[in-house]
Parts: sequence; C-alpha cells; structure tokens
Amino acid sequence: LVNVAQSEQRLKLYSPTKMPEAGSFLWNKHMMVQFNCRGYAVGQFMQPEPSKYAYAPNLEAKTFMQPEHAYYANHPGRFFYVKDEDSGKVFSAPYEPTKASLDYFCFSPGQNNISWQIEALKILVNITVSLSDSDAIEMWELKVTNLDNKPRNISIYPYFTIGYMSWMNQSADFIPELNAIVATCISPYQKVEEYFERANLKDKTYFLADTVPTSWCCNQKVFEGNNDISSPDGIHEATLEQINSLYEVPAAVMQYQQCFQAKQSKSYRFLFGPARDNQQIAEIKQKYFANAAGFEQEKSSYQHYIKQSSGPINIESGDDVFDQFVNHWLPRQVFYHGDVNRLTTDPQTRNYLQDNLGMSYIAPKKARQAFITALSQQDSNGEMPDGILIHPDASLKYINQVPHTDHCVWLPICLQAYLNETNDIALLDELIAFSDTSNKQTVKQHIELALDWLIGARDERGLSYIAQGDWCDPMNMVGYKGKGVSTWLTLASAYAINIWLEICDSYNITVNSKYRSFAEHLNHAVNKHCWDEQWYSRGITDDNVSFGVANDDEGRIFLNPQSWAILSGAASPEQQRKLLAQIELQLETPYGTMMLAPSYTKMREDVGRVTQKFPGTAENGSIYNHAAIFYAFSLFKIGKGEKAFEVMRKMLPDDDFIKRGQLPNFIPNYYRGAYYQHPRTAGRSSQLFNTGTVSWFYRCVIEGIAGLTGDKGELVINPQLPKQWSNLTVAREFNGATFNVEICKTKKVTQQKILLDGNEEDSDRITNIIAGKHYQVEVLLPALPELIIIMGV
Ligand code: CEZ
Repeated sequence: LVNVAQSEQRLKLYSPTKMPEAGSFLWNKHMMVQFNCRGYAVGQFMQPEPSKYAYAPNLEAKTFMQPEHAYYANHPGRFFYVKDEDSGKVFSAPYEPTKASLDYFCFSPGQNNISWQIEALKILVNITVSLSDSDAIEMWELKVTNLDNKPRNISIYPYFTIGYMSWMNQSADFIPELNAIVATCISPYQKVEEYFERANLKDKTYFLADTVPTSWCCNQKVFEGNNDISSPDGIHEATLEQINSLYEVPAAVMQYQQCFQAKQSKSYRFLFGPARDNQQIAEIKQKYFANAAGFEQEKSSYQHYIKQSSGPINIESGDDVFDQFVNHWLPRQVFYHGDVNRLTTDPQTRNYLQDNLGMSYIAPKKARQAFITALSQQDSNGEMPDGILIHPDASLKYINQVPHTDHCVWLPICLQAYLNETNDIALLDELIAFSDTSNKQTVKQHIELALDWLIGARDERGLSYIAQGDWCDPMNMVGYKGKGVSTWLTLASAYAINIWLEICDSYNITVNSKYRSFAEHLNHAVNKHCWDEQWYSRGITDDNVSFGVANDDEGRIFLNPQSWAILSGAASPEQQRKLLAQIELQLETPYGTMMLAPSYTKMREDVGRVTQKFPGTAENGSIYNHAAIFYAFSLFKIGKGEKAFEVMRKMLPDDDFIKRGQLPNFIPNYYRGAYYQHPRTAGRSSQLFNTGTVSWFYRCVIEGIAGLTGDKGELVINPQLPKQWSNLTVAREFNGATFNVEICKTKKVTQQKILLDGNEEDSDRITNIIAGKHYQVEVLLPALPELIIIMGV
C-alpha cells in the first residue's frame, strides 16, 4: 500500500481508496495548498490575509485552518478527465471525479512537488504539481502516453474548479490572447472604507495553458449538464460547449482532442492561481511560457527554496519510516512553520516562539530575528501579547482576541534551545523597545520582566491565574471570573524560571536570587494544592473546584501537568513513579498518548469550550501530538529515552496506515483519541499539519535520541536509544563542524564511553570545536543485561 524508500525522499501510496484523505502540502511565501491523493485541494494565498482562488461551489465561511477537512463530490480540486474517443470510455486522474477503476495508481509526495502516475484504458497519465517560488502559482505538468500498439483518438480535459467566488459579482471567460480561462469577482464587502482597502485584491483566478485547446467551458452548470461531476455532459459531447459564466459558478475546463500514435506521449503545462488583472496574467504567461526555460527556472528556484529546510542532523537507524521522516519531512515541516508562520499575519505568541525554537536548527538567524520581533511587542509590564503582528496591516484575530496567560513562559524555554544550538549569547544584550514605550531594555531584562509578570499573576495560594486560557486555547471558563488557576501554567512558570537560571548559570550571568526561591514556591504551591494522590490536577476553577482529579468522571487526568511537573522538578521520584503509571494506565493507546481522559461528553461550564469539542478530537482527549511531545521531552529529561521514543514513534504511522489515514510525511496536530469511548475512530489523523509538535520533535531527536546537545559552543553527548535499536549512525552539523557519530550498544562497557577520532575521551563533552573540521565520534553504550529468567524451584 505504501512505500517508503529512505534514499528517495518521496513516499508512494498505491491506492486511491484505502486512505482517501491521505495527501501532502506545498507552500511558498505567498501560498499553501494541501492536495489529497484523489485530486481534491485546499489552497490559500496571502494578500495579506489568507484568501481563496479556488472556492467551494457554495458560499464558504472564512475561518482558520481546520482539522479533518470534509471532502465531497464538488469539492475544489484539480482533475483530468481522459476520454477514449473511439470507445467513448472515460476515466479521471488522479481518481476523482469519475472514480473509474484504474489499472495502476501511485500518489507520490516529494519534498518540492507531488506527482501521480495513473494507468487505465491503456493510457498512462503522469501528473506533477509544483509551486512557483516567487508567486502564488500552482505549476502543473501533464504527460499522457498511449500505451497501445495502435493509434488512439483521445480527449483530455483538465478540469480545475473555481467555485463560488462572490455573492456580489462573479463571471468567467476564455481569453484567447492569454490562452487562459479567467474568472473575475468582486470580493464581497459592505463598509465604504473597505472599498479603498481592497483596491489591490487579486480578485481574478486564471487557468493558463501552454497549448491551445480544442475547446473550453467556463461554466460549471453547463459543463455538468443534466449529470453530475462524476460523468458531466460536457465530456460526452464531441467538443465542449464554449459557454462563459455570467454570475454563474465559474469553472475552468479545457479539451485537448488529439490523435496519439502507438506509444506516443504528449505533454502539457498549466498554471493556476490568483491575479489582480489581465495584464498581470499576460506577464505571468510571458514569464512562464514564452520559452520552456521560464517554467523550468521557476521550478528549480522552488526546489532551491525547499532545500533551505535541510537541518543539522541525519540519522540511519534502519527504521525507514522514522529515518526518512527525521531526515527530510521533519525539517521541511519545521521550516514551513518557521518560514511562513503557518501563513498567518498574527501568529499566536506561543506558536511563534515555539516555531522559532524549531528554526534555531534550520535558520538560526531567522529565529534570532523572531525573538527580537516578539520582544518588541511585549508590554513594559512584562506581559506578552496573545499574537505577534508580523505584517504592517495585521491585526489580532480569532483566538488572539481571547486573553491567555501563558505566553511569557515560552520566552526562556525557546531561547534555551536557540542558545544551545548557536551559542549566540550576544542576543541577551540586544536593546529592544516595548509595545508601549520606545525606551529600550536588553533581552535579558525583557525576559526577567516576563518572569516577573508570571510571578505577579498568581493568587494567594501562589498558583497562576488562567484567565480565559493557557496553552490550552479552548479552556476558557476555568478562570474567566478572575479567580481560576492553572496547575499546568504554575508548573510551566517554574520550569521557565529554572531554564532561565540554567542559562544564566551556564553563562555566568548574575541573576537575582529571588528567581530561585520563586521557582521553588511555584513547585511547592502545586504540590500543596494540586497533587491528587496519584497525579496532578489540571487546575482549580473560579469556584474553587479542582478538576482533572480522581473524583472527575470525565477529564479525570490531563497529560500536560504530569509532563511539566517532571520538567519543573515539582514531582519527586515517588510522584514521578505514580504519575507515569497513571499515564500508562489512563492515557496510553496504540496510537499515542491522549492529552486527557476520559474525553468530556458534555459541557462543563467551569472548564469551558474544550468540553464541547467532540470527544476524542483536538484538545478534548485526542492524541494531541503537541502535548505528547512535551511528555516525550520530559521523559528524556529523566533518562527514560526508551519510553520517550515509543511516544514519538507513535506520532508516525507504522503498520496501521489505514487506521491513521495518513502518510508519514508530516505529523498532524492530532490523531483521534477517546480510545475507550470511540474505538472505531481512534487513531484517525486530523490531517492538519499546523502543529507545535514538530519543533519539539526535532529537539527530541537531536538532544534526546541522538543526545548531541549544544552547550556554550560545545557538544554534550548523551544518546538515549530506543529498546529496539542496537546502533545508530548520526551525521550532525554543529558550530560549523561535522560530526559523524556511530552510537552502538555493547556489553563491553558498563557506562557510556566516547572515542573522538579514535581516542578515548574522559568527559561527555567535545570542546574546542573547529569550524570546517570533520570529527569521527564513537559512542559505546552499555547493552542492557539479557533478561535472566529464574525458574521458581
Ligand atoms: O490551536 C492550537 C494553538 O495554535 O491549540 C493548541 C495551542 O497550544 C496552540 O497554540 C492547544 O489549545 O481554538 C481552538 O479551539 C483551536 O482548536 C485551537 O486550539 C488550535 C487549532 O487546532 C489550530 O491548530
């Protein structure tokens, strides 16, 4: 069903029906498109807010990117009908809309393109889509081959949906000079001021072909005729009826009616995207189609763009799915988040910071700039805003209009990963202003103000107020009356302070001793008020009710407070033992660790919107990978790397592809949980590739599994291999040098032993690293003694 060849950097899926939602995504700085294997697509481009150029066939609500997108017959997509003119038989590639049976199907996402190979009626169809690097343009290549030994008459119909563009004004026509179908609309608005703001909107969608078609149609209803999209009248007629769209749902259909000699192939190229006016489309035509080099040039600059996502580590473990993911898809997903900020203009502050934790490994200069941008929007009282505005016309939208109290904690946490990797301690002395004053203070002062703000935002018990949410967006009614507190946030604050102390200690920076005692106070307050015999609660509501406790029938245990109690040092070894056992018992599933259980089935007005989400989806008890990776990270911190790997490995499909419905080309924000409540759907991927998981996953690979952590420009070696691996080969770039590391478990040693260029080292640290140099490192780890089974006498 699925092929993962480590060498290829591509995946292959051989069925259009077994995992119908499986897909991949491409993006550039201007746009993003998610294609599923059957030809449906969800695309958006930025102007500066996300906008559509291919719409649903009916009026669509504007929203942020959602999980578990629903596909339906007339869903936006890019399709190619193929008709054998002699027999009248038809199929469509990739699979929709005819769903005719195919002799061969292969969907293959690569790093910088997606391709399909389809065969039916002795006709081979190769399709590749790539993006332009410089514009919001989908670049399509189609190659059709007559596999027969005799000539064939074939009609090929690219059918690119455009959909319902606007209730004010929409139309489409074929423009011969452009050789394009151009659909035009007026983006709907009502306020007069909006008219002036909209002058530059790209309100046209074009489908531009390199080859003049035999015929065309721009009108969805006319194309479908009396039938539906699975067998539209249009393709059963000799040639397409050349009908425009006049306030009718536009579509882009062309027909290429041609005779193919035996074994002959023909190639076509198409461009699909938004434009402001026909002049712009003419320029695009000139740039991409005036000669073959234009198209190729854009394709190769896009390849170059995606290549920038390569990261500082390459592993060979023998687990193909894991290796290919870590070496190619993971840094790609990290780069997507960090480079285009999930295609938002106001990323949530915690997302922006964590996405840049990931960028610390791939483009550290960008991460540095992002920390500065974020801090320049801090309030001088230390508070961080809910979102960071990264475009001059941006404003805080959606969830960023709801007050959350956790944003400050991410500053030292993400900064530490950046410093580990770059040793750029000069950043701490950069002078930066605030959102409310031009007076500048150093990054160090900014961070301490953030910590002071967290320390101040606590109740008389010493627990952190949650307001209308912390890391958990929809936990909006625990503290909306001003009293409710968050166990997780109190622990996260303690952890953030401890990290800050670690950074300062490591670099010999003088730090006010109050921070040490505050970290202890916070942990102490949590142990006093939030420990519930076997695990930590999630918080205490406005009405002083602890929740996420043994007494609760639903939402009895939450994952985040447990992991962060390990990170913050609140949990004693005895408490760790207890809470880990409870996670295992109540939250573990074959698909990963659920973020709470049991999932809520009814509204709890003292917890909030999270309890209204469908049980097992998103924050209501799914395997929310972001929470699960915090758990893995905490396990590495206490040397439980084998368990940590189990948690991580379950974020990728294994032999359960069908249940997950997803390829291992990205980590989704969640897999359905509610494992005991809804076993039928448990494990199903959300297909949403926006997730804070990936930065932490990368960190866990680098600092946890491979154990090659930077510290003040030196490399600390402490790998934690999974049970099933006896060795691991790692290539690690660090500080300008390359480390070829062979990690291997052996009975010859009882404790970790390091050989550097053949010489035994007496510490776990490689110092005096010389840029440009290649180091050979051998790490010997003690193999666990074989289990000795003593038979009872
Ligand atoms: O958004 C994510 C946020 O981007 O949810 C996480 C949070 O930590 C991330 O910063 C956990 O709440 O508002 C909602 O109900 C949405 O479900 C968001 O919580 C969620 C979206 O799924 C986007 O990924």
